[in-house]
Amino acid sequence: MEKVLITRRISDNAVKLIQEAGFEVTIYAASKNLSQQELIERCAGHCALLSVGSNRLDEHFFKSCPQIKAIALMSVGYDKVDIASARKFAVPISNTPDVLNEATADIAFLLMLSVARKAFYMHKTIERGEWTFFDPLKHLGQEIYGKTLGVFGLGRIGFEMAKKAKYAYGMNIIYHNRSSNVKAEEALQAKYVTLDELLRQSDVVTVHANLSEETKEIFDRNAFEKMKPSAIFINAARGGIHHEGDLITALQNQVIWGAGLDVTNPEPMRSDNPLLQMENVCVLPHIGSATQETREKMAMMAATNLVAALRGEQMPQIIDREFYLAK
Ligand code: 8YV
Repeated sequence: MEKVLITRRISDNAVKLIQEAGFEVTIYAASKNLSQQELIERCAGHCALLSVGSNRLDEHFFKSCPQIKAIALMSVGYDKVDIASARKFAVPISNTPDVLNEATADIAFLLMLSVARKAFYMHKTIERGEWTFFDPLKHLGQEIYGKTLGVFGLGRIGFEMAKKAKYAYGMNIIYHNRSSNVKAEEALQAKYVTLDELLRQSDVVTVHANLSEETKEIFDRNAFEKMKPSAIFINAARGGIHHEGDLITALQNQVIWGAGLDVTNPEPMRSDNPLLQMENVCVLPHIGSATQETREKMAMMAATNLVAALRGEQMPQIIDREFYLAK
């Protein structure tokens, strides 16, 4: 029986789907990230990979694992995958778009409100025994009703975030993208602006773009300096899109007001990171898609894609849309 490797424990239903398609499943269940070399070694004897977590899949990987015929990622992001090499080595690779849009946008929204009201920091003050008496001038947050939300990367997740902001808080939506989003312009009256305008006009900047050469550390000192001193920066996409040192400096010097991060650089964030002690900062450990419902859908989508490829069919959520045409 041919074997499929899964790099983490995932939903039983997804494992069953692969087994019922006639494959033996190996699950790497240890609570430890595999190095690329360890992953290559574990792929020996397997014909396909369901990759959970951020495994680097580059030319070296494809060269080292010629027996791997298909890969399904259990993530929408694929910044660790060299798509051109996958095409060269004829390995179809799928991701899990759409099913995590709402859950991930919820985390961005939660961070926006939590930063605006200093929620995580206030929680810690109670633990420290600092809830002593009422001071009407202390712990003041800010309201976001009717303010301007600048969406950097208005795709599927950005749209969900903008929708919540528009309908729940009457926020005015501006956005910056590689291309314009007609759906968002019509449904949410979102307005396309240059990156400079986005930085200068937004009360809240929320990042939902892919990490790429163009977006890598695009939120650096220069970008933070263009933002309003009252602005809140949210990143629920990839930690590599902001420069963490510059963000810390911008917050320490009150260049911007606050920040909410679901993603950091590196991950995991060290527990002594100064961001964790700041009053106007909330950090979460990359839990955008971490709901029972969404993780179940992601696992099932990944398994369905893998089984399709192993049956010689096209993967429904193939990342490289031209893969089959190029063959
Ligand atoms: C995953 C994510 O939890 O889908 C993505 O791109 O960032 C998250 O949903 C993470 O990639 C681990 O697989």
